[in-house]
Amino acid sequence: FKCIARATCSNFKGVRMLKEKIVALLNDQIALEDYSANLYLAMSSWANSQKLSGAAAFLESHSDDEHSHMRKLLTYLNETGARAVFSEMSKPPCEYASIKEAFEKVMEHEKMITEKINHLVDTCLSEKDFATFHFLQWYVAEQHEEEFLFQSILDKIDIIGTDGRGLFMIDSEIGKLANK
Ligand code: OFO
Repeated sequence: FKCIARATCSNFKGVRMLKEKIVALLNDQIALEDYSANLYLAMSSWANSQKLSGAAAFLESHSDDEHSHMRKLLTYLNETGARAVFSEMSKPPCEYASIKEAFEKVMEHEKMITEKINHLVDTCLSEKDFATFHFLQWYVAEQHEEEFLFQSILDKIDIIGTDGRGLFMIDSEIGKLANK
């Protein structure tokens, strides 16, 4: 996995420098968003193999969203003259027992991401980095939206069920949530 982004400090005279602790946490978050993009792409590929075209389209579009979350962090680091460093990424899981299990894993993953964002926000407050605190509010709102979205998918799976035509209906409903 290659390092694709480097920002030097020389052109950033007068720009507010971030504390090392904050840069390290933002870089950790870049790695997590990047992993999320891969996780959802791998899950989309699994859904395709199960002929779940709606879920596959939704997960692929969600992978694009995660990639944009990563890019946003990258831009922010670059704007402050800090360096974005990309680390090795672990392989995402590729097999799921059912659509329900796949979305339960999504929910688990997003809850972990919410905790990481909360920790970042908390650290910004204790370090009095109010600009990064403000920047991160977008992620706080995004995590709320995502947890709500994935919980609503899990609720639909429970209400409709996945036996017989239920699975077809669930897949169609999930497909409607894909970014057009
Ligand atoms: Fe799944 O959300 Fe990024 O941050």
